[in-house]
Amino acid sequence: MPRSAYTSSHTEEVIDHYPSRQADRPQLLPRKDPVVYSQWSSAAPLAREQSQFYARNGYLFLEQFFGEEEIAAWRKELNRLQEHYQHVPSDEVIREPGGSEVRSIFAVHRNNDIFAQVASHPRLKAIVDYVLGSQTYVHQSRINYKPGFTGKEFYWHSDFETWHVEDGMPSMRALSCSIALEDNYTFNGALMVIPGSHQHFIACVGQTPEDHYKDSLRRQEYGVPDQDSLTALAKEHGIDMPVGKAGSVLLFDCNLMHGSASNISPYPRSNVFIVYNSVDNRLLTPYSGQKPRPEYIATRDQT
Ligand code: 6CS
Ligand code: FE
Repeated sequence: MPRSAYTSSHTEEVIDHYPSRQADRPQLLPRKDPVVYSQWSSAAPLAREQSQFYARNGYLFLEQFFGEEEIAAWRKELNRLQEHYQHVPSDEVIREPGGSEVRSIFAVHRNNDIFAQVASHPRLKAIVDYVLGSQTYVHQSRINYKPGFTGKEFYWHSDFETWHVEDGMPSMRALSCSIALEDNYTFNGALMVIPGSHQHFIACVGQTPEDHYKDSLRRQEYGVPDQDSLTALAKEHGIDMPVGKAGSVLLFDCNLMHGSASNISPYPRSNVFIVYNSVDNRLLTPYSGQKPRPEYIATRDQT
């Protein structure tokens, strides 16, 4: 019997297709949802090969998607925000584990005019809406900083695992866009992905602690996959590291296994990260049964 969650407004039963943090052993479950939700046609905003690459690998790297001028303006804003929040406390600002340097700033699509425009960029939105096959909205946005020498890692995870358990996202119908605002190299802590891993859901072990996000956004410890499952995925699919110049965009499926190492190079790395969800995949009550995370981490407001 699948465990069930209940919506907050009524007692209708909701089947949990991706139970996680419930059993005491990890499990590899097959994906039950499509990856590209639209039928490809010549009118699509992606070439047929790009669409097929995304469906097969769970990601797509778009080199030089944005021009140098716009990237320079966004980088300036990103640096301004980093300096501003260095000494100004804010709920939306996550600091490095064991330090006070700014690691992430959340909800920039709501709180910042420049990044609001980035999030609704027509060329980007057209691709997102095509992949998800519907209208979409921003589920989460953040700036991630990884300064030279001191920028810390993000351990392997599937975003969907967290969004499902902690935010109540029912299905795999969301994707992330990581827009590089600095050049990405193999040696400055760029993102690693396991291509094809989006077809497997790793059910993780461990109960979600109360207010987990207060720690997990600095260093995630629950909802992280076990080493045997990761080894099996990497053996089957390998590991890719898409890198390129500032202005490139990495699109990736919500269930793609990914992570990044710390940055001990002198070259900073920073990116704007925008997550879009289908309007047909709105958040329900978290499957953990716990209270939802704050609006600035997971949008519930439908406006
Ligand atoms: O909590 C989130 O929404 C995102 N952050 C982390 C560190 N892991 C899961 C997800 O990507
Ligand atoms: Fe992630």
